[in-house]
Amino acid sequence: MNHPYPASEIEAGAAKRLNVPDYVKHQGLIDWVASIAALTKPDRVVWADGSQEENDRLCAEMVAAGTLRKLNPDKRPGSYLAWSDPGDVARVEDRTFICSRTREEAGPTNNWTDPDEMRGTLNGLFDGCMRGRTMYVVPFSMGPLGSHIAHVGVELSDSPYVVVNMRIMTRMGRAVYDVLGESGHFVPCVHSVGKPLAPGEKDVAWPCNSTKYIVHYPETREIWSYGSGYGGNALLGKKCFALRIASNMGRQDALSGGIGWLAEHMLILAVTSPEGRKYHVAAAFPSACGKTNFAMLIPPKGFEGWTVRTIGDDIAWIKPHSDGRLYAINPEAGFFGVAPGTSAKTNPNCLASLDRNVIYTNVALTDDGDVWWEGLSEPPAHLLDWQGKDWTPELARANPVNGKPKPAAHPNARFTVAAAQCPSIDPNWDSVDGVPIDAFIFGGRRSTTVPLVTEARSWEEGVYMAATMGSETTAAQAGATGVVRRDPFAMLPFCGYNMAEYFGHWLDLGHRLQVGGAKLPGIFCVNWFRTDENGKFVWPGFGDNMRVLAWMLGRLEGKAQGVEHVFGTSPRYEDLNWNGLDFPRASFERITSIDKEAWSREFQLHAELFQQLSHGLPPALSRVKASFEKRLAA
Ligand code: SAT
Ligand code: MN
Repeated sequence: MNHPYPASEIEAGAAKRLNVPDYVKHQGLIDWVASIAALTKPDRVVWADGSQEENDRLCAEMVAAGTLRKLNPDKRPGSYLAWSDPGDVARVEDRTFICSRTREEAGPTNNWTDPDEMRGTLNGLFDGCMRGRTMYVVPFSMGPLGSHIAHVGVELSDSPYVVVNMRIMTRMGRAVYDVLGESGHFVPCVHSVGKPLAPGEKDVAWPCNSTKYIVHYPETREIWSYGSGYGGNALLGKKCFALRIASNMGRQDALSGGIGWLAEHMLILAVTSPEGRKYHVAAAFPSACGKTNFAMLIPPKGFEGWTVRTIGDDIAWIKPHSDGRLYAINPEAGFFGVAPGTSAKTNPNCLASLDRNVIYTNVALTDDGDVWWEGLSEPPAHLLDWQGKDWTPELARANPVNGKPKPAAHPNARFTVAAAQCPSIDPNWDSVDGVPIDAFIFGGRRSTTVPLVTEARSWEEGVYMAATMGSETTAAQAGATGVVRRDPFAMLPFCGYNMAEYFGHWLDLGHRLQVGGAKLPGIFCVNWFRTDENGKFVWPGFGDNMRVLAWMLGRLEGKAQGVEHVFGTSPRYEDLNWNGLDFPRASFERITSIDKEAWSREFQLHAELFQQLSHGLPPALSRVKASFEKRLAA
């Protein structure tokens, strides 16, 4: 590891004030903590052990500080509500940097700054940034403790909110030091809200800074985050480690002679047919496109005997096993899901997980100390909205936002909850070996053009479809929502290296497995989001997505029929199981039709993407594009 502050330069006495517990035996870790403490100058250092007592103490302190509100224990036992600063409500992609040695290694889709220059900037910002605060040392494992697929990180943070969230989202606490031993590798993660306190200065409820930096150094596998306390900006195990750094690790493994592995923005689910055949599917969608709902799907009426079980809702680490198949683990231990839209109708499993031990962020507060968000139920007569202001349906209508009543919950409001609380959690969800993947699904949010479901004819064509995926933006990222942008593999904001080389990594891995005689997972593309002339979704989605899932499994078994078209095979109306749903043939045509003109425009956009990614773009993708265009013209 590259420590900007070697132990020898640490101010005298600092190490003594570190309070290192006797169970921490890793001198490299201790030196690093000392160096960061010397830089950031917190009032004290606390080593998080992950215990219930510690969690309760931190929550009580945050209640006293106004950061958290304890919810009514009769309604939501063990649960808290946080309201963030209005300027700190989502990931900040324009402030997120991949500081590899060269700009080319980061690629054109990532913000890049020379690592030395960035270290200079950050050393300035972090100098003294924790004054008046506590620096917590938060050890965590992404993946089951000790699993050969798992990796350890240590986050140093001045936010107790981060500590209690990391405890839910990862395997956090003392046991991680047993895995690390005296010299085990860990990913060092440094986080500060960027708001030092002068002596005697009273803290605000949600400290943050308008200057924000979310920085990754792939070569040294380090993460530095400054100025935000929200979600993926601050819970550094999630997008920063489990996607941006881990995608680098998986590819580095291949470059240094291993077979390589994948870190993907994918949910993982298990689906069992009435005959008892169990399949595992990993599915990539951009943030806030229903991944959590799909992962917890309940089969609809007419699908009696089918079961769906949840393994993960956001991230998958996927590695080849000696049997030649790809196995996936969920590196996380909890769900950090979008609250608005979650209801007993859209996601009963999720709602049932949320009845206790939850940290809510930016949802509304009811008069009886419970939470509420848009879509949960009929709006109550009075609430405090996510900014703590009075909210009534009348006030909301009188102050519309984008033509809609002013929301009581922020559109990117979240819940943090342990995966183990989910009623649909799979018994193997934290298996150290992971689960074998039978199919990959890629889906964007597209109101036009892209059909309900398509099976790729080959790995190469599937990689092409995933690479050229487009999606309309959502509230999960700061900036305008509803704009179509290319979001390859739903990884645009999360790929930690050159996206063109990432495509190559997928192609190469498939190739290596095929050469070894393996049967690769099928690749499917879906779009649940096509709209009619009034802008309404045509496809019912949610549980009815089971109909599409069942067709995919039928394809894997060689039983389901379909019709081949330009870029693969899609079901005809009669190829889906419509038991229990009255869905007109005309509506099906609307969401499956392939419009020639729309697709020539679409290929134009693919061309623009390939132009942007031309440096290192695998020639196979241009070949596939040419063959698709030939088919379209025919
Ligand atoms: O804020 S997070 O990055 O953790 C959630 C998301 O955008 O998917
Ligand atoms: Mn996500």
